[in-house]
Amino acid sequence: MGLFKKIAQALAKTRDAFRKKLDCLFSGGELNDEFYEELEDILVSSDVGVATSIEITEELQREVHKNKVRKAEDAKILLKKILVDLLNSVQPKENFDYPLIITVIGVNGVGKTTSIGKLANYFKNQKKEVTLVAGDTFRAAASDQLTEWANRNKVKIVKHTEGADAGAVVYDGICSAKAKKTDVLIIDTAGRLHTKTNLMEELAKIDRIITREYQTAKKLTLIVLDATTGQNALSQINHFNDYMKIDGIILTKLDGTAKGGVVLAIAKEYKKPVLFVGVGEGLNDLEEFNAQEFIDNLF
Ligand SMILES: Nc1nc2c(ncn2[C@@H]2O[C@H](COP(=O)(O)OP(=O)(O)OP(=O)(O)O)[C@@H](O)[C@H]2O)c(=O)[nH]1
Ligand SMILES: [Mg+2]
Repeated sequence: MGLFKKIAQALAKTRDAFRKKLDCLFSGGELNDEFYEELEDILVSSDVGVATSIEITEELQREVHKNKVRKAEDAKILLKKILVDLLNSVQPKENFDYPLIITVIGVNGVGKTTSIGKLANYFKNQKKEVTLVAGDTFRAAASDQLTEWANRNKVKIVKHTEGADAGAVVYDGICSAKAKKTDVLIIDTAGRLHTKTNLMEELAKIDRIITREYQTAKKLTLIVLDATTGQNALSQINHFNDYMKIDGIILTKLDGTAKGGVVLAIAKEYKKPVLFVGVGEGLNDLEEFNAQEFIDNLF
C-alpha cells in the first residue's frame, strides 16, 4: 500500500478519539493538576484502562518534573516516549526461530482463522515453508474455511474429518512438519469460552503434544483478541494463559474501532507483546506491530 501504511488507515478511528482531545490539551497552558486529571480522563476514555491511565499520568508528572518542562507542548514529546517505552518493554528482542509451531487460540469469532490465512502469507513472503493444521474440528465447515486460506496461499494443510480429536490432527501436523522440514506450522483451534473447561483442557493437551513430539521446534502461542471489544477482551488473556502459556497477541479488527488504546493496557497490566495487528479482512491485512509507528499514528 504505497506510502500510506495500512496501520495509519486502520488507526483512523482510534486517532480521531485520541488526537482531537490530546491536541486540545497539549495546546493549552499550564501543567497543573487540571491538566493531569484531563489527561487521565482522555486515556481512560480511549480504552487504555483506569490503572494504566493513572500510572502513565503519574509517570508523565515525574518526567515533567525531572526534565523541568514548563510548556504543555513539550510534555507531549515526553508522553510519546513514555508510551513507546511502555510498549517496547514487553516486545521480544529476537526475531522468530525456526522450525516454528504457532498455535492460535481465542474465543469465538475474534478472527483466528482469518489471521492464520494472513500469517501464512506473511511467512511465505519471507520465503518460509508453511503448513496449516485444521485443529478446529468442532465447528462445522471450520476446516473448509482454513482450506480456502491454504489454497489462496498455496500452502499445505493437514486436516481430519469434523468431530475428530483435535490432538490427533495436531499430532499428524507435527509428523508432517518434521518429515517435510516445514519452517512454520500454524495450528487453528476452535473458538471457546474459558468457562467450557473440557474445551480449555483440550488446549492444554495440544500444548503437551507439541512439547512432547517436537522438542527442537520453537513453540509460539498467540491469542487473538478482537480490538472492537476493547477492555472487555483483556480478561481472556489470563483465562487462556492458565491452560496454555501465551507468548503474544494478535489484535484484530483494529480497522473498525476507536479502542486501539487497549494495547497500552495489554503491555502494562498483562506484560504481553502485541505481535501482529489485523487491519482488514484481506490476505495482506496483517501488520507486524511496531510501537513507535503505532504511537506516531495516534497523536
Ligand atoms: N475488519 C476486519 N475483520 C476481520 C479481521 N480479522 C477477522 N475479521 C473478520 O472477522 C470474522 C470472523 O473471522 P474468523 O477468522 O472466522 O474468526 P475465528 O476466530 O476463526 O472464528 P471461530 O472459528 O468461529 O471461533 C470474519 O468475517 C473475518 O473476515 C480484521 O482484522 N479486520
Ligand atoms: Mg475459526
